[in-house]
Amino acid sequence: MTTRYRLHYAPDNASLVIRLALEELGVPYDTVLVDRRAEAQNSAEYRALNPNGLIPVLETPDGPMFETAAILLWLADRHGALAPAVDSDQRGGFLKWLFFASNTLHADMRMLFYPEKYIGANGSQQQKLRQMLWLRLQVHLGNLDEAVADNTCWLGGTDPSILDIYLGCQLRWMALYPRECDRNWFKLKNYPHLHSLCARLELRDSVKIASSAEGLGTTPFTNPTPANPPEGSAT
Ligand SMILES: N[C@@H](CCC(=O)N[C@@H](CS)C(=O)NCC(=O)O)C(=O)O
Repeated sequence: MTTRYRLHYAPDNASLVIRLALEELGVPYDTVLVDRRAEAQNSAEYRALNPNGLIPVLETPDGPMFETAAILLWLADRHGALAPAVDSDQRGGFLKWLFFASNTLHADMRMLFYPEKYIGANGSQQQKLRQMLWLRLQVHLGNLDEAVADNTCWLGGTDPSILDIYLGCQLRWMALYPRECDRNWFKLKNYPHLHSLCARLELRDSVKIASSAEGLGTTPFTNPTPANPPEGSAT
């Protein structure tokens, strides 16, 4: 490929995180819609880019990248922005929470969104899994809220980091998905520092651009409404 990035995306999917990071970095990129209605993420063509059949993929000069946090960290390091540098004394603290966001928060959320992939089709077992996950996620969010209160430059600071962007999107998805299930377990206002992080994000031009591209409305993080995308489908 050329040096121009190519983001394989579906509206309001994990690719949103990467779109926001690319916008914040101000680097040019093209987008390729993955048609979720047609399960295009499982096509042979897409699996050649990501054998796991998950969105997003970012095509880079170094080859296709998948896994949201890996792409984020690669972009931040490559462009020297949106994260503490490798030799910064802030790097360790930042990495702890970035990996937590990816391998615990996002992973737990996926079980909430796709219970059938983890526990099968039985409705009452799915409900049990859901209830455990609600409790787990509430603990995670409480811990994250306290971490934001610590006032680091890379978590809830004045300018967003890749971690802020990732968390803002995850908070949005917790408020909105799965559409057919009870979502009363989650109230952003119970986590005032995360709420402020979301409110700060909404002031960014990157968010306005991504919101308009993916139909996310004017308050995509503090008071999200279901995506109404100009093309494609969120699920
Ligand atoms: N661990 C992956 C998770 C990505 C993920 O869950 N993507 C969702 C869309 S938001 C997806 O591709 N879902 C389709 C599926 O599970 O079949 C990452 O961090 O990139």
